[in-house]
Amino acid sequence: MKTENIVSQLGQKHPGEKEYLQAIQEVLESIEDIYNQNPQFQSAGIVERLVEPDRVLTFKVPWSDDEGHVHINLGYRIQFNNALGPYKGGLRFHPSVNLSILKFLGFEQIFKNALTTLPLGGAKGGSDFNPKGKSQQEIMRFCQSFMLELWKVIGPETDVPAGDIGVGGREIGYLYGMYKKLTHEHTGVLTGKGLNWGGSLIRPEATGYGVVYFTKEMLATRGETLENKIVAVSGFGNVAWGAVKKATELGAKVVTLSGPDGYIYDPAGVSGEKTDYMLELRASNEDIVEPYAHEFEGVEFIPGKHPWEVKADVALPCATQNELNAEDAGHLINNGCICVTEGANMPCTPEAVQLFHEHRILFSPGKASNAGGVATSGLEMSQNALKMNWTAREVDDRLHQIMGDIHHACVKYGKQPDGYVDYVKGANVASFLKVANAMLDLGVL
Ligand code: NDP
Ligand code: 2IT
Repeated sequence: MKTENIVSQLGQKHPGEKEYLQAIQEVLESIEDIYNQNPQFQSAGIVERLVEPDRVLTFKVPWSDDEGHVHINLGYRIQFNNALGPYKGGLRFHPSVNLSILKFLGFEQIFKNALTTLPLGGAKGGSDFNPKGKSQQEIMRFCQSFMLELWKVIGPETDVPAGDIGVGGREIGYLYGMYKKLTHEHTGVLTGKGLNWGGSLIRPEATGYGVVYFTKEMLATRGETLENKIVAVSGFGNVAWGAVKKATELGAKVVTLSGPDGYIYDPAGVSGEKTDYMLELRASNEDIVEPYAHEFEGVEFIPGKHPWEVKADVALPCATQNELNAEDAGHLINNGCICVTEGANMPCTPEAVQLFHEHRILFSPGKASNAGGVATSGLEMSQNALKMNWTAREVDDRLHQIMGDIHHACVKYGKQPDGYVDYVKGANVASFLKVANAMLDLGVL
């Protein structure tokens, strides 16, 4: 197998799908050696079968706004691979959503889910619907219309969607309500549910908490802790919120948050009521972070910029793909940053990642460090199957354990001869071996 050849063939077959090709390239580069040392993978066509999704569902989502005007959006579900368990992965509602973005996310999800140690396959879905400025009723009607198509292909043992950008507890509620109405079943078909109707404690916090637990493990390899560290965070959504909460609890000071409009610099640190305010900001559906600077004293708003220019020990990109480029990486490195942990999926460009590696910065790819979200979704599925609810402590302990196990797997497969841990390689090789060996056992399908 040669990465170059596979990526170029895929590029001809799927022209313009740049995020999908970027994600494939990153994984294949990491596993090329181990793949070629194991001829059984080649003879079973593992890579050729892995890079194409099992199936892609596209559908139209008609809905009416509050003035009675009809709108049509596109809906998708990409069922990528179910060698390890039912298809599993989030739904993203954002105007930038297209096939390439969802295929990259679905492909990444296969390996992320393998790392969680739980029996989960990989999938992703969503719509180019823009929640910005929409009323509660409009969001509800959209979610109901979306589910009118999606319900046919999902199920608690088949495919279990969850949230992602633009899809939180409220949207999961409307989606679940419609699924229940259509099927007459109250089952664990979605995760991220409300606590009163099958949800799990800690699921809202899980992705961000997991990012910080993973950061703690990485820092420990260099005898460091989060105590008194200055942390730069991007985004102000679900993942950013959990990361801010846990990092602050562990003694760090988070000095930035960002939105599509720019970033805020809060030298006193985002903590306490300011963290709660993040939820208000998100719920407002306005998509801007600037109001934070008006709400609290001593906060600066820097329009149109990324937060990576501030001096920080640790950077946690938690907004979206390709939001941290080589120039940003250069700023972080020059300012003495020692650790970059991806909270979002693929937020760092390949050029930025290369710089982090060259400068021996602790760097973790999203599929390892943000796996706590889907892992806790897996724990929600376990609780639904048991018809029981675990305490916050039980769920958090399991999450902690899983993040530690993922870190261990990355070190096992990513340690370089000079002792530096290449977490990208570690995460890709560990998860690929698990999925590829399962596919070998299951035959050519
Ligand atoms: P939210 O919708 O809660 O927040 C997303 C944040 O990213 C918002 O601040 C959003 O601002 C910003 N953002 C989204 N798209 C863009 C864009 N194109 N340009 C600039 N900013 C953007 O989503 P989450 O916090 O759930 O997701 C954040 C990241 O974490 C995503 O990459 C997601 O895939 C990943 N993730 C999420 C998990 C989860 O459990 N929720 C689990 C693992 C990973 P705005 O919407 O205003 O543009
Ligand atoms: O990217 C992700 O891992 C998520 N959005 C969470 C998926 C899930 O099924 O909980």
